[in-house]
Amino acid sequence: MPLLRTGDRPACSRLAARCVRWVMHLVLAIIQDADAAALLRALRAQAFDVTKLASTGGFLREGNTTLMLGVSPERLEALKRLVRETCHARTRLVMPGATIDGQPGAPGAEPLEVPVGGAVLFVLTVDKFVKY
Ligand code: 2BA
Repeated sequence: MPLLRTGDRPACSRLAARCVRWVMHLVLAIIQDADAAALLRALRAQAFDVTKLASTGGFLREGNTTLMLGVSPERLEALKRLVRETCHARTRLVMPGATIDGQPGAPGAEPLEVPVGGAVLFVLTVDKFVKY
């Protein structure tokens, strides 16, 4: 099957398609666990295909959620809007020096307030998308 132009989606059902390729973006969205259910609901309501991964932030070393979404360029803005509407900024208290290398933190140090989120998005252009 030839590679299609940007935004073209083959007019074939998923069941019939042995091999489907079209131009798309891959969005990696790192969000807080507390926002995951609401965002997944909103994505489902607008028929976005999504894969949810359990992930861990390297700084706080707390669980977060990474979503993988293959989206056409035309739907990218709608996706970003949903993320903005459902993912909220929060703060966490951390002890200076306690999170990087497992040390308990400097004695007598005051906890620091660290902002987290709303969301971190990586948008990549997919070279090829194939379903077998
Ligand atoms: P964490 O790595 O656990 O980071 C949580 C929050 O801590 C970050 O929020 C940021 O505000 C702060 N932070 C991170 N590194 C820091 C540092 N060296 N010094 C001071 N504060 C620091 P967000 O920026 O909203 O990031 C939320 C999560 O998104 C991150 O969790 C990480 O899992 C991911 N992330 C953020 N930027 C990334 C990047 N450039 N590459 C890969 N993952 C990233």
